[in-house]
Amino acid sequence: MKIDDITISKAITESFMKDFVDAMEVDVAIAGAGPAGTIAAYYLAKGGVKTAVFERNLRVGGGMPGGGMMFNRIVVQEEGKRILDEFEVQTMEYQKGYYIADSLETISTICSKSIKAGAKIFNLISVEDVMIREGDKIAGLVLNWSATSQAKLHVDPLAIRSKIVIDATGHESQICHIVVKKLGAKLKTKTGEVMGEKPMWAEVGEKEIIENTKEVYPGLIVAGMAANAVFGSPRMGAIFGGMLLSGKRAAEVAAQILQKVAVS
Ligand code: 48H
Repeated sequence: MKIDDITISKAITESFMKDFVDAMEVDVAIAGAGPAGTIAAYYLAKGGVKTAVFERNLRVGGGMPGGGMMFNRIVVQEEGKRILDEFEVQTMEYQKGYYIADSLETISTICSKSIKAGAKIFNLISVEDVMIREGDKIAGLVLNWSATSQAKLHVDPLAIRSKIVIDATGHESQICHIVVKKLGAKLKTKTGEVMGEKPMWAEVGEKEIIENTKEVYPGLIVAGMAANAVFGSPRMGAIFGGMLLSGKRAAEVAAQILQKVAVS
């Protein structure tokens, strides 16, 4: 068979554009493809929810590939291990209740299974704003190629519509910051603002991340490290069970909201 360069180019462009145009109307749009965002995408897609994830970096995984201080291992506790078992990621018991996994195997498996479940993950695209309707209702995300801001090019963005947005942008909790700054809106936190994460305390951070994973503004759910940053809870270092459980919880919260919207 002769190989035609232009057929290759057309195949890539047409296939990408088809998916990108399709992602312009989704049920759930997720900002950030770290462990929390990709796990949330997996459970949503598995449940038949139309889901797209936008990741500003070339690679997915956020802080997971770096493990602890560049040692590419993660620790999970019992509940986190159960999720890794579901994903068929190998774990090794280090001590009772502490399980070790390879961070690259973990994130590549989660990412692969999310896509196979039907989630669309777009890398190299940054969320730079939210779209609003009827005053201050979040109605989607405003996107741009990450390369444009890196090159400081003045290029206007494109928008996608979604019923729910999940802020899974990690420590930066970027979408919540946008909502506070640009809408002048109050989040459902004690101060109404992003409270900022507290110093490391793994036990408390891992416990509170589950309670913190919720709708923080109508139509906006926080997940993963962003949830602890928004609600002023501690960081937890390289124990990742909380990120997995938070991603799963975010998917459950989103599904509940979608159900309510469908009924009303
Ligand atoms: C598109 C964006 C944007 C944007 C950021 O940092 P992450 O890995 O976040 P989580 O919450 O899934 O996991 C947190 C974990 O990795 C971690 O940092 C831990 C456990 N820290 C503990 C400690 O003590 O430090 O992933 C967030 C992703 C990244 O890939 C970013 O590139 C991406 O979001 N992102 N994507 N548009 N505006 N901002």
